[in-house]
Amino acid sequence: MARLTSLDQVSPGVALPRYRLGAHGCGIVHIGVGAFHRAHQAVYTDDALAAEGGDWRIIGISLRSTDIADALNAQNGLYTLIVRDAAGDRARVMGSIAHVVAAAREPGAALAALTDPGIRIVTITVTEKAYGIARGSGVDESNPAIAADLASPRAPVGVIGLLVEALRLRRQAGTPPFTVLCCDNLPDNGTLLAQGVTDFARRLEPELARWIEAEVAFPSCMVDRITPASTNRTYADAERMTGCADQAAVESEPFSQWVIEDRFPTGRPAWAAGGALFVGEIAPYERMKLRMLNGTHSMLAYCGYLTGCTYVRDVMLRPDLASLVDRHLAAARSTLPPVAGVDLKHYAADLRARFANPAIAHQTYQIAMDGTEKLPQRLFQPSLELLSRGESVRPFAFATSAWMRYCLGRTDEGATYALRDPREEQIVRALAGAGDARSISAALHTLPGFIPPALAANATWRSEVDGALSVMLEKGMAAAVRAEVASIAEAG
Ligand code: CS2
Repeated sequence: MARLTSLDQVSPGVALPRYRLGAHGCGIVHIGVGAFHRAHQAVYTDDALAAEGGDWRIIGISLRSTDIADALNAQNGLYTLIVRDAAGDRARVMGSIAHVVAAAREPGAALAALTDPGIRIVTITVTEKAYGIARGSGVDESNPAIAADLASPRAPVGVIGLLVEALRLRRQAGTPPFTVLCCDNLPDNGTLLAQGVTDFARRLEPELARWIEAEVAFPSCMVDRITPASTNRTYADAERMTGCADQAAVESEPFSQWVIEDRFPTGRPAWAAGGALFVGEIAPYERMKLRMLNGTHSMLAYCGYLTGCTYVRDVMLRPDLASLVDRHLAAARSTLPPVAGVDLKHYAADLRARFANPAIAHQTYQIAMDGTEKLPQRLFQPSLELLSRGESVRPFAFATSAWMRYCLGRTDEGATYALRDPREEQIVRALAGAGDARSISAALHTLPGFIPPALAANATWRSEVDGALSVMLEKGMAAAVRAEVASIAEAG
């Protein structure tokens, strides 16, 4: 089968870009060209190009992998998005990505793209762990990329080092800076990134840091679209639907949301054409999504994985687990102030339906990864707020216990698995010799910079976490889930 390289090869019935690709220059560099970017921001940009044109095509930078650069460049940036639900699969070929630079192979090309005066926005999806920023205190020098880039700032390998060097070169050349838009699931993501970038710059050149503070905008945004990792089935389905081999195809659910703080002094594409919502204050949307969607996801991933559910949809077919999902959604909702234009009850019902989408094979193991990067904003922050109001933290404590149980690296049946967490080694070391619930929980509560001290010191929290964990250890995860559901019923 011929490779997807031009739009005229594509089978009839597949949606195509509604603009002439060659007529538009590049205005965006996107760092981290994973499946999520291809199913989300690149789609909004495709819609924006169709609606209002402009020089807003995307140059991708892949920091580590060279595969995605090879796949997309062999296809002139074209790829298929398959949207799946119970009604069937729909394919659309996307044209917004012009080409991709593999930074590990061509570091000069990454900086060349970032310093091109035509580039006005840099968007980023590199996952929570890749930034190396410690909230409130700037960059984390123990992060390998941060350490390497502080030592050799002219040849950066990490995202912060790359941004700072590109901004330094732009300033030196008299080129206006770009706007930086972090699209990872972190609260207050723009502010966090601004702090990391200015702190890094300050360590090298205080004057540069002052210029960044004064001149560079870091709007925050909330992104949402459930996008499982692509598999051979994704590629095979793309080939069947488009009539072309496509090694960069992605699949996702129909739902998509992008809420963006409207602060783009360097201009922006008409992303609203694809449904993006521009708002003055992003925090309520961000918290809603992180606590309700992502927090529930983490809970169901640990409980589901440990009870034999490969996919999120399997979790939703099990009445006991599904009722824990409902409980978690309600608890997360109770921590939120009203969100303009959103009925939180409907939002919860929609999330439940999205998790149950029978056509999406989203692995619980995928969501379970990187727990130490995810749980603070998903579980711990809302718990602290509930405790300060004297309310129950049980659903969040139960989810935390499930994560602790997962950290043991073996199922009740004895199957072992990798935790896939940046702190995996530290976790394994901390747990060596810890056998019962109390000692496991104590060891994990003292991982530095993870569970907030005020939460770790709270006796109610500790007894909820230790209690649930001891049931999980003594009776097994399936029985612990059943017992938890029974206790909800009793509490009425
Ligand atoms: C998930 C998210 O892997 C995870 O931790 O919770 O990737 C989730 O699917 C997305 O944020 C949905 O927008």
